[in-house]
Amino acid sequence: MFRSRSKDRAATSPDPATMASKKPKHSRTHNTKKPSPSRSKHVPALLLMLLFVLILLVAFVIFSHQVRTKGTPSAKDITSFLHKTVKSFDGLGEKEQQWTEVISWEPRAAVFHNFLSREECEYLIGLAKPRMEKSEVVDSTTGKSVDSGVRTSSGTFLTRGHDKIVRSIEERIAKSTFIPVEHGEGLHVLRYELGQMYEPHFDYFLDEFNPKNGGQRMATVLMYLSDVEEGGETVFPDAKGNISAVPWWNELSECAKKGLSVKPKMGDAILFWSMKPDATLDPSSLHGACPVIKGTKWSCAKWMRVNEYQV
Ligand SMILES: O=C(O)CCC(=O)C(=O)O
Repeated sequence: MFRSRSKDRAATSPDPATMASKKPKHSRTHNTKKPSPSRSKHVPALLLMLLFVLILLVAFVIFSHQVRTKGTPSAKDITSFLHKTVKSFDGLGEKEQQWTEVISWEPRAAVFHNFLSREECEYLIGLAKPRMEKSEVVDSTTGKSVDSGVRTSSGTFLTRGHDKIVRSIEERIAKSTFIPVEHGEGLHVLRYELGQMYEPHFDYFLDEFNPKNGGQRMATVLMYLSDVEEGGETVFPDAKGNISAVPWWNELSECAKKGLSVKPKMGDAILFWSMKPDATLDPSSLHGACPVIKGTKWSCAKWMRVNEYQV
């Protein structure tokens, strides 16, 4: 059974009248002593000061947030990602939500999420699979393709405009980059098996022969045709900015943590520029493919020239 609270209090509280008339036998000094007038005067002043500091802090946080969000993002601030929804999809297979994520200003680079459908990725792999050959690199003196240990993948070129599906992908690339289809080389499909990689290099030519048709390579769209369980990231070792700001940082391999990296995801694509806006070469576009640690990586590069490229 519950007893009433007032009853409880009456039973345990002393009578105030009796208390007033009685003097305690033993008084403890800290119980009876009143706060000194000078000390109590300081309390409101201290509280006021604290309040003032707090207001200052809040104002500072609000102000710095406004500067960060309203002002032009710093060229080196890769934490300022931009998002934009792309609505149209004219290709093969199921359309998924597409958006663009700017990941770096130097080099200029962005990720086009879900740029290709699963069906398109599988289609390109199917076209390339029977024709894969050991990848080569361009000799910077002769301009000829040569076998080299710096690139251990295999690959094949698909002629520009190879078929309807390839054409629709090429048109999508042209729409997204503003670089005309005619400036593009044929798609280059790449396969990296366990341990295979491509050491950091430039996509622009260092020889005088290759730019004769179409001029320099000014930009690359690198499409991922598969996921990779571990490793296989595309790394930009000389990218400026906070490289660990990417949301996928914790999933990266040791090689990938040496620069700004993108983890392959089927259907995603990276656009990066080998030239600065003034059309001079951009050395910060140095990039490589980290070794595959688990799984197989399929990617597909579209290199785009400054001028029309004759196929
Ligand atoms: O596959 C990659 O991640 C990079 C490919 C590449 O750098 C190239 O083909 O030039």
